[in-house]
Amino acid sequence: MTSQPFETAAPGHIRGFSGASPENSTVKKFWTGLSAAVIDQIAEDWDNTKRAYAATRQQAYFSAEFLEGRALLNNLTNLGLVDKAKQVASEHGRDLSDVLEAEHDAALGNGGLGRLAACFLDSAVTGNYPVTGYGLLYRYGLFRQEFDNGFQREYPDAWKESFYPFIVRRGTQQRTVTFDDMSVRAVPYDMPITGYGTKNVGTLRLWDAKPMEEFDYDAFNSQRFSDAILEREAVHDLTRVLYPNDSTYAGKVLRVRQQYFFVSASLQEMIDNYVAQHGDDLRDFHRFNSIQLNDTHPVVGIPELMRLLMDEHGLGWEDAWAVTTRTFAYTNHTVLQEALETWDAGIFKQLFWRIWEIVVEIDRRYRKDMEKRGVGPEEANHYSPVHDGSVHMAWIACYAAYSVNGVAALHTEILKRDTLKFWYDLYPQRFNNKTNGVTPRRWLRMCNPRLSALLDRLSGSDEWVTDLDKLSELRSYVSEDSVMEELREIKSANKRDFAEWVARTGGVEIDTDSIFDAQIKRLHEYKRQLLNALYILDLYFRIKIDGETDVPKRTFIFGAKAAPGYTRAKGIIKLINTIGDLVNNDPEVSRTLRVVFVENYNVSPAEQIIPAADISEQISTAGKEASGTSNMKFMMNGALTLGTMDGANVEIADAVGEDNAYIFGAREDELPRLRSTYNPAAVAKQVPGLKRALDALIDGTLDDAGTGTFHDIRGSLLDGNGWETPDVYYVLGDFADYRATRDRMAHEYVADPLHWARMCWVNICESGRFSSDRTIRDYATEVWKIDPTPIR
Ligand code: 26W
Repeated sequence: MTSQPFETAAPGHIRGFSGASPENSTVKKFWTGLSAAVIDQIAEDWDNTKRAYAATRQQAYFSAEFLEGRALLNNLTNLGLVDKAKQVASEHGRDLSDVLEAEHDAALGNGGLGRLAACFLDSAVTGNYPVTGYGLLYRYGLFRQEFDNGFQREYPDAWKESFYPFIVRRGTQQRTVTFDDMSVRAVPYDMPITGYGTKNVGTLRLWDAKPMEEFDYDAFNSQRFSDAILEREAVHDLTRVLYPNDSTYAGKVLRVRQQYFFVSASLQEMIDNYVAQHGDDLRDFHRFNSIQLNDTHPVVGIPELMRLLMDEHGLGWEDAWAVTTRTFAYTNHTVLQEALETWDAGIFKQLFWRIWEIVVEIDRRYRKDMEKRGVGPEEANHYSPVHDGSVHMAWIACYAAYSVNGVAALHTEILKRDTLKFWYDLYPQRFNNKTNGVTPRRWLRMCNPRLSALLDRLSGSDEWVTDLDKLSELRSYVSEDSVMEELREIKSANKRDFAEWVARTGGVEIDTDSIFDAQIKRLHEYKRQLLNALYILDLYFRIKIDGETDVPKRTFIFGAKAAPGYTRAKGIIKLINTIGDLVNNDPEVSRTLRVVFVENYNVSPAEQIIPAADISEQISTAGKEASGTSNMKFMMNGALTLGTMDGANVEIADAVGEDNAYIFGAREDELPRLRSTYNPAAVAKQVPGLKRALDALIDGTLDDAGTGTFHDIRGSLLDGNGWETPDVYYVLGDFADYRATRDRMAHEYVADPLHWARMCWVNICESGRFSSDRTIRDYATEVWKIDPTPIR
C-alpha cells in the first residue's frame, strides 16, 4: 500500500520542498526531496515493524553516541533504489553524486564506540532482529575541524539546522524527565534504519530536551524577560552539544544530566509499552526486554529502572532488583584508566536525590553481599558503587548486569585478567567476548561499487552482502592472474577517485601510482600517530640527507580529530601538518613522498579513503586499543594491515595468516618486562636516524610558531619533560621494528604487484568474521536471547 513507485513520487517531493521545478531547485532541496521520497517508500513497513517488535521480546541499545554519517545513499543501497535515484537525478539534469554530496554527516558520536552503534543497528535490522537504538538528539554534533597554520580549530557542527528529513518528530510520545531542580520534556525523534533485503525498518530514537512550556508568558509579561529566557536555555543546554571527549572522562554535571535524561525517557517508554502489551505486573519486564549499555555512559539506567519499578509501579526492592539484574548487559570499550566514569557524589545528590538514595542502598547491599562471600572489607570497598565521595559507574554495571563483555578476544582477556579481575572472579559466567564488526553494506557495497560488482560477478549473486562468510568461497581466485589484474584495476580507479576528491576539497596533488598508506582515527597518544610521523620525518632525511634513492613512492594519508582539551594530541596534529609542509614543499622529496592530512575527518571522508588505501595503519601500543574497527573496513576493501598485535588486529592476522599481514612491535604480554628496563633516551641514541628525527623537532627544522609544542612532544618521549613517565606508549621502543616492517612492506608492493594483489584478495575473502552481522547474531543468540522477527 505504498504510494507511487519511488521514481514517480520523487519529483513531487522535490517540488514540495523547493517550491520550484526539480530543474530549478537547489541541490540541497533536491537532496531533501529525494530523501523525503525514501521516507515515503518505507513509512508503512516502518509502522508494521514497530508493531511487531512491541509485541515480542525485544532489545534496546542504549548509547550516548550514534555516529551515523550520511543517510541517503545508505538507504538507497539497502532498498535497491540507487539506479532509480540516478535516473531521477539525470532526468532533471543532475548527477546523483552531486546530490549526495549536499548531505551533511550526522556526526552524533566521537569515534569507534559511536560508529559501532550505527553498524549494529544496520546489522540488527538486516537480520530482522527486534532491536531499537536510544540516544540523544544533539543539536551540534562532533565539532567541525579546521586547520589554521596547521593547528586544529574547532567550530560548531550545526548538522540539522536546515531541515533534516531522516528524523521524524513523534510529538504524541513525549515523556517528562524530572531532576530535583527542573523538569524537562523529552521529545522523541525517530530515524528509520533500513536493512538490506528485508522489509523490516528499525528505529533509532533520539530524545530532544524541551522546556515543559515553550515559553513562560507570565515571566515574560511581568518584565522578567531574562528569567524566562534563561530558564528555557538551561533546558535546551541539555541536548545542545555532544561532548567531544573520546576516552578521557571529565566530571561535568551537564554530561550526567544528558545521560540521565535519555535513559529515563527511554525506560519510561519501555515500561509503558510493556504495560500496554502484557499488563501492569512489572515482575516479568525482563522476559520481554533487555538493554545493552554501550559503555558506562548509560549506566545510570540501573538505579533509574529500580526507581521506576519501586516508586512508580509498586515493586519491593527484592522484586525490582530481580528484574533489573536480568535486564541490563554491559559492554566495556576501553581499558584506559582515564576513561572510567566516576561522578562526584555531590552531583548525584544535587541532581536526583532519589537516585542517590538508591545507589547508596545498592552499595549497602553490595557490601553485605561481599561480606557473606568472604571478600575482605578493603577490597570490597575498592569495588563498591560509592566510595571516597564518588559514584563508580563501571562497578555498578559489573555488579548489576547479567552480561559483561569486551570487544575483541585480547581485550576481553585483559578485562578478565586485570581491569575487571575482581568481578570476573566473582561472576565468571557473566563474562563473554563479542569481537566488533562493521556493516558490509556501508563499508563495502556502498563505498566500493567497483569491488562490489566484481564480487557479485564472481559469486554469481549479491548474497555475500548479507552473508559475508560467502566471500571465503572466492578465495581460490587468488591464483587467477586475470582476476588479480582486475583487482589492481579497481584499486587504481579508487585511488584516482580519491586523488580527485582531495584536489577538489583543496588538498595537495597526489600521485596515484604511489602507495596509499592511511591512518584514520581519533588522535590519541596510545594510537601512536606520532610513531607514523617520526617514520615519515626519518624517511625524509634518508632521502634528503643520506641520499637514499631506492624509496618506493608513498602517499601518507591522515585523518584525525583531537579532543579540544587534549593539548598533546593537538600538538601532534600540528606536528604532522608541519612535517607535511616540509615534505610536500621540498622539490626533491615531494617527487617520492606526499602527506595528506584530511581536514574534518568524519564518516563520509572515511568512505572515500578506505576503498583507495593500500596500507592500513593499526599501530597502537599492544594492549591499549580495545578492538579497532577501521582495521576491519580496510581489510574488507583490500588494504593490508600494518599493525601491532593489539585489539582485533590479532584476530585479523589469525584470519588471513601472518603471510598476509605485516605485524610488528612488542606484544602485550612482553611489555611489562620490556618496560622495566626501558630507557627511551638510550634507544634514541642507539637506533640510527631516530635522534636526527627527534632533534628536528627542536633545531629549527620544524616550526611550531613559538608555542613550545614540539619541544613538549620530544620531551614526552625522551625524559617525560621532567615530570611524567617518559614514552608511556613505547613509541621509541617499537620504532626500529616499525621502520623495518614498513620499509619491507613498501618494497614488496613494488617488487611484485601481483603478489600484493593476492594478499589483498585473501584479506577481502577472509573478512567474513568481521561483519557486524556476525557480531549481532552472537549478541542475539548468546546474550540477548531474541529471535528474528520479520514482518509479513
Ligand atoms: C567518558 C569519556 C569517554 C568517551 C568515550 C570514555 C570512553 C569512550 C569510548 C569508550 C572510547 C571508544 O570509542 N572506544 C573504542 O570503542 C571501539 C568500539 O568498541 C573500539 O573499536 C576501539 O578500540 C575503542 O577505542
